[in-house]
Amino acid sequence: MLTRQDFEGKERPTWCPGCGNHAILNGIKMALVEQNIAPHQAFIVTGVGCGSKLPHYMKITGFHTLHGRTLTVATGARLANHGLPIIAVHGDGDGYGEGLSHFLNTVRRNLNIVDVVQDNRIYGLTKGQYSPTSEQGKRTPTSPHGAIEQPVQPLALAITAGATFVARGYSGELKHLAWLIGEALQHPGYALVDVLQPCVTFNRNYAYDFYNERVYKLEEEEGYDPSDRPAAWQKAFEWGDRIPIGIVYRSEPLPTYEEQIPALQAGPLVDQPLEKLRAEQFQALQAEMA
Ligand SMILES: Cc1ncc(C[n+]2csc(CCOP(=O)(O)OP(=O)(O)O)c2C)c(N)n1
Ligand code: SF4
Repeated sequence: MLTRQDFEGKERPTWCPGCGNHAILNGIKMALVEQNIAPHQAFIVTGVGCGSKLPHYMKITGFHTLHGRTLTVATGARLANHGLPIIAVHGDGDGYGEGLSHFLNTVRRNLNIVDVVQDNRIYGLTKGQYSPTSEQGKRTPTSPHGAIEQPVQPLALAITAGATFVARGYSGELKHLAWLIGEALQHPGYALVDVLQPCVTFNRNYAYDFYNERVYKLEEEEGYDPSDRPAAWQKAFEWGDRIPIGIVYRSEPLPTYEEQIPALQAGPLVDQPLEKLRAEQFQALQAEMA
């Protein structure tokens, strides 16, 4: 039987004490244990940001790619081996800023990817500039007079683009977060888990005090039906005295992108024979990658 120890990495996290990323790391490990997925049976792709260092801090096969390109590499990984659970992990800057078009297109394609977004509403790694989810008026070194843009609404965007699983977790609710990641892993198709992740160093207005007073669990709200798309879309905008966490939207799964590609019908590409590739083509490819 797997335990969290099986995912213990050699490096200790360098995140600030109290950073919400510690809980996300534990939540991912707990979900993998719960789903009985061993370290060699999953693949984590991250971008660039504080939270994107995550695969260095656990035992897992991981790929740390460029800022904003997390979902493109996750897409490639999924198409190369659709037998492998793929978890993308990246910040709100990576996912909803530089990677925004990739976010929308990955949702539309419905690749079977779990997308965990460490949403601290700030650029942490580069020391506190405003991010796509920062509120209007936010004062930072890059917005001394206050951010002018309206914030991105990730949950509503995902629902609008056709996602069939949209959830929000919170670093201060570890078991709940692990449960959400587990449900996302089980869901066939793209699954968003946007995580309220306090950055205790550069976004102190949105630390644990702020969220502890406001978050509530949707599954405890009487009458909330996560399969009701218009209601979910409306819920996605709720932000103020009350902030919902939980599964905001979940519908019957739709066919995934990979299920509809004829070349993948015979099984994962990595398991298919290379005989269709001429020897010189193969050698040229090898030389290019060397
Ligand atoms: C292509 C590219 N653009 C910009 C940067 C600079 N950069 C590095 S991390 C980052 C933002 C980090 O914020 P976020 O993705 O929210 O992650 P966090 O550090 O908050 O976890 C930026 C803009 C970069 N490294 N590469
Ligand atoms: S700067 Fe913020 S996001 Fe980065 S490690 Fe510290 S608390 Fe976490």
